[in-house]
Amino acid sequence: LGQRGAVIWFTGLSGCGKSTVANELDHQLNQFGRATVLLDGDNIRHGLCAPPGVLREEYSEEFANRFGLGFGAVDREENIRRIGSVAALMASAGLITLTAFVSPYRKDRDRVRKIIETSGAPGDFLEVFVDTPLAVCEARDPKGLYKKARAGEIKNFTGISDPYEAPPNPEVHLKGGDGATPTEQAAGVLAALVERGI
Ligand code: GGZ
Repeated sequence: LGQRGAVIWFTGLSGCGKSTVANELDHQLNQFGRATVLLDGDNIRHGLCAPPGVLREEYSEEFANRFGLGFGAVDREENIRRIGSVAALMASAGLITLTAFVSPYRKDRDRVRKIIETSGAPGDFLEVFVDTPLAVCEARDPKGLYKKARAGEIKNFTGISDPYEAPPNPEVHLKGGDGATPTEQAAGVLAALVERGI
């Protein structure tokens, strides 16, 4: 592997496996001696994007929806804008920056791509579409969120009551449900990085 920074942008539905694959890739990159950082809901929505003055231990989704960034289109746009901006900084410092957010809107992802591609060498942004069918994600439902969304207890839930705009040309397209393990899927992304000399 080279030494160039990059942003590996995972996108897909809740429960599609993007965090699992991103964590696995993070581990594989560290084994090759590369410094990485992984941004996900746990460290961003509870930190950088939490309501003003709210400490990590005080975070709740209800509070966030009222006073901070919730899940309406404008709030998601701002969430992605902040993450993109932080990711650009980290990548420019030579880190391989992995992000795992639903990021359902194409224009928000494209805006991040533009920021990264104009701040670094072209090709430093890799969009990874974790394309697991909604039915599979819903059957997994690890946090019971799909059930709540179906019952109308969660509004604007991606895939149920809010759109997911699939990337038309992702650098890596991981199709879920074909039996590949997260380790194999991460290896597929790693190969794309090596191919680009990152
Ligand atoms: C989608 C939601 C919602 C709604 C709460 N829609 O499986 P999870 O739990 O851990 O992943 C989802 C996460 C999505 O946050 P992101 O920051 O990735 O979203 S975005 O990129 O759109 O800003 C899910 C949970 O938060 N969650 N409400 N309405 N996912």
